[in-house]
Amino acid sequence: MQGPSRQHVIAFVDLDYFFAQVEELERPELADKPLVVCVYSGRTPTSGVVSSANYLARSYGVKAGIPIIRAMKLLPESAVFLPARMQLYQEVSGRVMAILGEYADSIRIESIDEASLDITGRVEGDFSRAHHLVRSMKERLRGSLGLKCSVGVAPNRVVAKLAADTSKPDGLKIVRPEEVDTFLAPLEVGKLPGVGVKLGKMLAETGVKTIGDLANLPIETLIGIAGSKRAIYLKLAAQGRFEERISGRVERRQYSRILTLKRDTSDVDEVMAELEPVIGELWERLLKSGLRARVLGLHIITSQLKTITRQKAIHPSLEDVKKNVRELLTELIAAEPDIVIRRAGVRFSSFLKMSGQSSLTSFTANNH
Ligand code: DCP
Ligand code: CA
Ligand code: CA
Repeated sequence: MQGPSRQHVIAFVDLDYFFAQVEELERPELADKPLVVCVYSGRTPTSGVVSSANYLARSYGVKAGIPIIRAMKLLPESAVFLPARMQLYQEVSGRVMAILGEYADSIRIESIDEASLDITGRVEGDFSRAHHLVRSMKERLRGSLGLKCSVGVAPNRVVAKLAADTSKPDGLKIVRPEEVDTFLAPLEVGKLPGVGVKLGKMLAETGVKTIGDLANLPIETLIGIAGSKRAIYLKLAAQGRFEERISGRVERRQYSRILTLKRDTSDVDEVMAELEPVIGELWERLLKSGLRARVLGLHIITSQLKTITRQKAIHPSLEDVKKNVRELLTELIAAEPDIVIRRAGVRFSSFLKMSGQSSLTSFTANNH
């Protein structure tokens, strides 16, 4: 196989039955029941579609996209139907992505529950080290958030994604450079990203059933079916040679704001009332630049002009930031009962640059 001088190591992470898994975590008593998360249209009490189903519900034939009514017919009485809580899933997704970012040279958020990680530098191009790294990353996600995911590791993103797909659930599949061909060849062609139902049918008519068949199809034939631009991607992807740059980087800049309070005070609520809008604005600016902060700094100047700072690792959500600022303030005041605050500010640092999908809100807006 030909390729770049240094072999890339890409990990593709996909959370298992994501929305349903989050609901299970919220309510552990549901874990042994068929669980279906629904997007209700509101027209009638049962109209709408299934958004995510746990593996037990799937064993009855329930899957994303089918009408809720159908799922009700397929499932036994014990099944639980819950309305989707998008904000909660976004919140959890943010936490997941922040953790994943710690393990990568760069990260691309592919969707609310998927990310591609370039880990080449982290593991110095070594697939055995990649195995170790991904194992500890999976354990970390399980330990800190309780979440299971499936991860594929391969020399490029397309193969890594396919590896993740084939390892579901709670899987880890490594496809080394020399294994790419034998891994891809037998897979159904419809599994290849970019091959939808329509293209899949046209390919089947020319006798292409597997990714291996596609890799061997003469490029002229493929151009005839898919057009030249798509044909080139398909050919390279099927051969396991489609290379992409995963470009989100961890940034070193800082974003900070400090303000002088309307009056000196030792009251947490009073400080928060003035600080919250400033935090909100700053956070908004970060999001617009596609950044997520992983460290929060609190900066206090007392009426005696003494400076106090505190730092804390945070989960990248505005709610979490506000909660942590309040906690830090409360601790600070408890530790120094005589403190009178004159100026207060926050500083964000240790950024994760999110590429691909700059904000998760856009995912929801497009999909629901
Ligand atoms: N989703 C949705 N409607 C769809 C497909 C997905 O609302 N038709 C949402 C719910 C899923 C999430 O996106 O939980 C992620 O989609 P996946 O396709 O990755 O599906 P799951 O994570 O639910 O399951 P899997 O374990 O197969 O990844
Ligand atoms: Ca997914
Ligand atoms: Ca998933």
